[in-house]
Amino acid sequence: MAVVNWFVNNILGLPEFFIGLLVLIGYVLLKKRWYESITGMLKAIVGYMLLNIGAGGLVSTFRPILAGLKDRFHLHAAVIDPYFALSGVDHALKSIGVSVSWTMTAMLIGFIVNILLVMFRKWTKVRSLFITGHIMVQTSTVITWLVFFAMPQYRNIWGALMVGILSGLYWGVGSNLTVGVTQDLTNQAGFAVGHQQMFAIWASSKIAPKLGNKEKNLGNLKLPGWLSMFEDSIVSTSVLMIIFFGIIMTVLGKHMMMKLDPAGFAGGISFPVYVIHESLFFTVYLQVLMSGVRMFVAELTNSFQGISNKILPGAMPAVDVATTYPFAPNNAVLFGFILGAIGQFVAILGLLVFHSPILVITGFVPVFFDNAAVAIFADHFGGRRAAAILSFSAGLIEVLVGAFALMFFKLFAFGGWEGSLDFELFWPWAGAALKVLKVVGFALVVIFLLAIPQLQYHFAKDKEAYDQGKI
Ligand code: ASC
Repeated sequence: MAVVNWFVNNILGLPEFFIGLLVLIGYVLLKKRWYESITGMLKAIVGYMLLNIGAGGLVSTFRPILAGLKDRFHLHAAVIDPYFALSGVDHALKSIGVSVSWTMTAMLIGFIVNILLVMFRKWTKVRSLFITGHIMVQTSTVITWLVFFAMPQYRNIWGALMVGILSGLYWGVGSNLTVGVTQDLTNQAGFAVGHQQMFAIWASSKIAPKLGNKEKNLGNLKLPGWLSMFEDSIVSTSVLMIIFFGIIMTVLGKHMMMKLDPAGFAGGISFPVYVIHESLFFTVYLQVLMSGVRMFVAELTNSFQGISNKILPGAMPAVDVATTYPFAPNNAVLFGFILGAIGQFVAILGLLVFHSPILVITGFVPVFFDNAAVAIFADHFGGRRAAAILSFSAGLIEVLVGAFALMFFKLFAFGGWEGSLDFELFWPWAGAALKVLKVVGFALVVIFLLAIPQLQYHFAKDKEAYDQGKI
């Protein structure tokens, strides 16, 4: 147990070391010199840490601003965002007198399930190992609620076992679903997506070609005259964020912003200057994130040859969704965010107009990270028209299905639901099956998940390429 604890706390909880370790092993297997292997490992670790600093900065700066809208308008609303879901479920579990530690047990079981799926990939057809630690915590926590809520008689180790099996299957099968499309996007960079919009990434990649033309993509969009300055993503991100968050912060007002961020106003900074300064941090964090990704992916791609040639052919790590961002045209991330935000705002307005008993507020993580991912994959496979339609629709779905889930799973009172797209496209329905059919529902969800990679393999045109993790 001590070894397990050490592993969970020091490696699983710190994906940068996991990636670093993989890179080191890969280079050693490739018989690189020792100092080259160490160099690669360090660059992979620092790169992953930069990604986390960038993503963390975005989340911690802009999440409170969006969530602030709720208080500003005295709305009785829940936030659709993984961090709000996490704290909501923690409270919900406490309210039914269940210890949160079941989630940790389940997470470990899930990780083992995912390893087994990859080890036995000859039969399971699963090639990817999910290593995004903070997402494993968030997803297994919400799945814990789905199981414990649906089956009160299993609020014990048996329930935790079910949560572990569901989580591990979801991580392995979901990320495996992204292998082919991510390899296509990244020109075979050697990673899959291990996050919480994996079904959405697959679905957008498959639907996109029907909605648009791959040749007319965001990458070859040429803007005329002075507008061409917006082809530079530093300019477009900065200007759009000053407008977007400028409006929202002005609506919240100086008084409320000072309450949300007292330190930001220290030194007598005036409100307009504060707004511009804060908004520019969006561009800054995004750049930090991108440069980190470029650093670690370069090492991972080179070193992973060692692992996939020698010990685990075709197996690959599934990492944070933001890893795909530098592989997209300059403005795709921003494009998805804006279109997705419009979709969310339209849906929220709809809830207000139709006097929905459940009100939802935009959460930063889905509205930015999920919709950006949808736009990137849709643009790659179906051009900018597909990207626009699908990221806008994703925004609508996040709010509308989020509202349903908040009601159905009785989490509204606890303030949050996921909002990331797999928790709209897949988990509400799986959760409903658990609630209605209990253990039979559990068995059906397990069978459904296990069948996905089989179908993927069945429909793969080139079986060898599938086994090598290329498609
Ligand atoms: C999430 C989450 C984050 C972000 C980050 C994106 O779902 O909880 O902090 O996305 O991982 O890079």
